[in-house]
Amino acid sequence: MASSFLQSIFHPNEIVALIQYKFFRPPPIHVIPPEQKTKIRCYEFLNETSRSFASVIQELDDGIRDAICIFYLVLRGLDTIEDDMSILIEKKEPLLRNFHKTLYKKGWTFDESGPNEKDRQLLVEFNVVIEEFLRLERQFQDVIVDITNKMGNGMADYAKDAAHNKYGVMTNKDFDLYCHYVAGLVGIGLSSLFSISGLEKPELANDTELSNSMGLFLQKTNIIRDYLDDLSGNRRFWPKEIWSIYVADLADLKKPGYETKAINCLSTIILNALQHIPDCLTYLNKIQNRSIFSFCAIPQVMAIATLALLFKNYNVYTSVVKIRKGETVKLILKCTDIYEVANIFRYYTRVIIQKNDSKDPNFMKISMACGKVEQWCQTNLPDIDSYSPQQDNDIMIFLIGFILSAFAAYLLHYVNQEHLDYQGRESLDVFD
Ligand code: D61
Ligand code: MG
Repeated sequence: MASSFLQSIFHPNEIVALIQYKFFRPPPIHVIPPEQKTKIRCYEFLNETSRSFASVIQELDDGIRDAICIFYLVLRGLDTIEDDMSILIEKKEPLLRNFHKTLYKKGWTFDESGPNEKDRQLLVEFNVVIEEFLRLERQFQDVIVDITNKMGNGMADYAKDAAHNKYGVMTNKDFDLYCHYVAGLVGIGLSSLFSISGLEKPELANDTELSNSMGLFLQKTNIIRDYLDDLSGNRRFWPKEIWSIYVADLADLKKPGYETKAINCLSTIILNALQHIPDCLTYLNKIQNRSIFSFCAIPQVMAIATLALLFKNYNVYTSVVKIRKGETVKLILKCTDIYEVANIFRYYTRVIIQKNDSKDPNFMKISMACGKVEQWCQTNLPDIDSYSPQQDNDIMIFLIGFILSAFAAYLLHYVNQEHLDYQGRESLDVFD
């Protein structure tokens, strides 16, 4: 905790946000009656398996929260099988292809995940997820089964593809298809669930292209950020069509002597992800329900903030690059409506424009992709510049002196206590 404050020491407005988030946020959490043991266990699993989505899912309205929690756990279970390199393909392929059928098998569990699989316990107790799945309304069940079926088959196609296993993702089209299976389909399923719940218009379910883009933008951002981690586990998701412009092997990008190529390659793949932004904004602009809006918008603004941080940042090739917790919290608190969110996107695309440099082979294309965000705002929210978001205003700045001294006192207190803290994750861990 104290370390989040320290990270933000030169960003006083983030200190304000951290304090506001920690002390003045209305307590969320809907109490589950103690007799509903399997539901309680499902929410425990949600908190154990998701850093990025647990809190936004738990803040959803009553009519949709459980369905989305179960949707998440089912797909996390499927993904745990996909990611597990200790399961032979002969076994893995049918498991992935038939996973949707196991949702109707009361009592089904799976204890053959490798010992290092981080979410293996979810599959060990998967009967609990199945039980809660079977309690959902029939229409919710049908969407979850349909998406699980499509995702499982897509994952299986890639898992058994020899070229994919050797070289990773090949073309840009391939990149979009893989991301469609693992994340675009989540977006498509979510839109159906929102519509069925009645909290969003029925038409949202038909906006499959926009829903797909929501997932692609998140998944591509993860793939870009996780270059080093994935490569060390021999996973290759950056498309060959992009890296082969610069190097003969994806792993060369991190080698000494390739720094300029590495930075230019990073620009190329970030440009690829930036193309999805107008669709994401158009999607968010259609959302009516407040809780669904935050649920959808928070991961998106984390993604654009991450891309802005990764752009021209050589650390992508040497370590894990993450946005500060203070910045995360500031973004979460701001994600209240489309004007705020569009402003955040504009802010970060302007950060990218400032880092852009005319020697970059993608200089023009990057400035055009960022220009499209400005254009989107002018076309769809023509009053955006007269609309004044809650600013980091003078009073705030004035308060900062006071807060910083409170902070100093807080630090003195906590630095001494930190070693006593529970060893687990902090409650907030968005997009870690
Ligand atoms: C609105 C709000 C949330 C959205 C959305 C629209 C559209 C798409 C998504 C969330 C999905 C974004 C996925 C991005 C993170 N990528 C992963 O977790 C990778 O696994 C993909 C397959 C499993 C997807 C599980 C999932 C994720 C988020 C959900 C959800 C299901 C259901 C409801 C709400 C959010 C990645 O995982 C790495 C890991 O194991 O941690 C991988 O294996 O590539
Ligand atoms: Mg996976």
